Amino acid sequence: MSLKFITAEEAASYIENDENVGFGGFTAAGTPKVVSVAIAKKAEKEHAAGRPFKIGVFTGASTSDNVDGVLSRAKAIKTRTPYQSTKDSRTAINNNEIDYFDIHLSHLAQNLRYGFYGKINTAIIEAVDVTENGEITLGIGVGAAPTYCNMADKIIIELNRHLPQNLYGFHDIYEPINPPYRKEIPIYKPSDRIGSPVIKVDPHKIIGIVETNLPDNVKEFAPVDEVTTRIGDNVCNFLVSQLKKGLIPKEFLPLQSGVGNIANAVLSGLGNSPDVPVFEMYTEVVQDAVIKLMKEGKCRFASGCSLTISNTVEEEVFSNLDFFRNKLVLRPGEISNNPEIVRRLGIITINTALEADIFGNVNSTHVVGTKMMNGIGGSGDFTRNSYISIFTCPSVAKGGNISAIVPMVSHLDHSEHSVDILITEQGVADLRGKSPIQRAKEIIENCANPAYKQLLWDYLNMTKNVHTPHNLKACFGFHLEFIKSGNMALTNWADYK
Ligand code: 0RQ
Repeated sequence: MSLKFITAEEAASYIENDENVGFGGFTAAGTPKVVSVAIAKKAEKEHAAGRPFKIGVFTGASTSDNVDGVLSRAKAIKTRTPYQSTKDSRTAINNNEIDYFDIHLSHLAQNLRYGFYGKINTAIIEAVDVTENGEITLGIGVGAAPTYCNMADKIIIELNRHLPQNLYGFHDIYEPINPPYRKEIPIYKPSDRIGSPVIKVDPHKIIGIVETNLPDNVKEFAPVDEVTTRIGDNVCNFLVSQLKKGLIPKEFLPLQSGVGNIANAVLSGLGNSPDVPVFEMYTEVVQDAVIKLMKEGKCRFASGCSLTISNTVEEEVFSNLDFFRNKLVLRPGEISNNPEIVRRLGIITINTALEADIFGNVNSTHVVGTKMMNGIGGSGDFTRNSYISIFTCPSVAKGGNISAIVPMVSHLDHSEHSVDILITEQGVADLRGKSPIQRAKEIIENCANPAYKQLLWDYLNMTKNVHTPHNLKACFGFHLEFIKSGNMALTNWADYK
């Protein structure tokens, strides 16, 4: 059959009110760029005419302003999952204009296949090639694209001419079968390929192809500063100490690292450490720092779900594709983040906390327990099944008015049972094999900011003769003080007696 080229506006005209739309990609990488903008315009027109128009937005992870930004501003989103990070979608979620449910990224595709989230009506997918028999070569972000293509009745392809056309071979597309009797996912090392280089669909479902010529415009990371450098150094020194003690095999183990400024600084630190051997990554987002490590020979191979790289680094990669061809593979999110594989490969995971409590529980998502920041993303997929799970964060936020180490986290994403190591610029707390009181001493001594240490010691000493010494009246004292005065350091425990 012959495939039809259409405009973004025509593509948007096929999207009905109340539909569920699955967008391919993962972060800005591979996220569709123009049909979503046309859907937002359609929503505004419909609203102006007094008609309802909202869709369910399903993605691989975060997107870009072209999806979450424009659709949030047009009030065109009904439900949203599994992760977001734009200012406008965050605001709409916290105003309850959008019903957002926050899930582990690896659960998304399988829960859709199980039917837990209803139907996906339309898949909108960025690609570099599509054949008349329905073979799609994706761009540089996969996310849940294979599942959206399989489930949807209608598929719209954004064919992005900005991307190199010879990306064929960079992807490994694989979908597990549903239980019962699901078999193992046969990945035994990060570079194993188990699927197809393309997504295969029934070509009759492709309702049109929209041509684009646009970069992902991934925002540059903040330059590494003193605090993030010290966090990076602490992570490296910790890993080297484990290697020297024989607690990490001498060949080293694959690394996963979250997204954001801190994760970027940690990766730079690993690159600069002569004692960290050449390593592989089994991670979700391959970001700028990983590309640099590959060029330096420090990172041998990276398995990920997307190439989330800034425009400058993108140019370098695209003009040297053959150098990267045997060093990179892009997989669907449910495989890049699959707990079965994380446990089997023995991955060392490094993710970021917003706050951690003195007993080792971590909040990665909710500011002061109520306001959604981004989402849990892949941090739980990796943490819970890691060889060693590490969380990093600066010891204070907002100029010192917030302590990242608190008596009790105001929202729980990663429990004390899953968190092995906590690292701030102050130092390293090793929580393995320690009781709650021993963990609290380790965290206050090594990770808390000096401005908050005494307050935390006083909290710990308030309660005696229990296994986990919490004071249920005072445990949110830091947060209540922040809401009242804007500065956690002004907490007075006498107020909670
Ligand atoms: O806000 O810039 O306005 O000051 O939070 O903090 O220190 O820049 O750190 O960029 O690494 O983001 C946890 C959000 C950290 C991220 C989080 C404020 C702080 C600043 C950002 P300002 P930093 P990062 C894969 C992996 C969860 C998901 C995950 C994240 C802003 O790493 O979303 O790991 N992780 N996914 O000032 C109030 C606190 C705070 C605070 C920091 N305790 N209270 N505000 N901030 N601590 C992701 C994918 O799925 C793709």
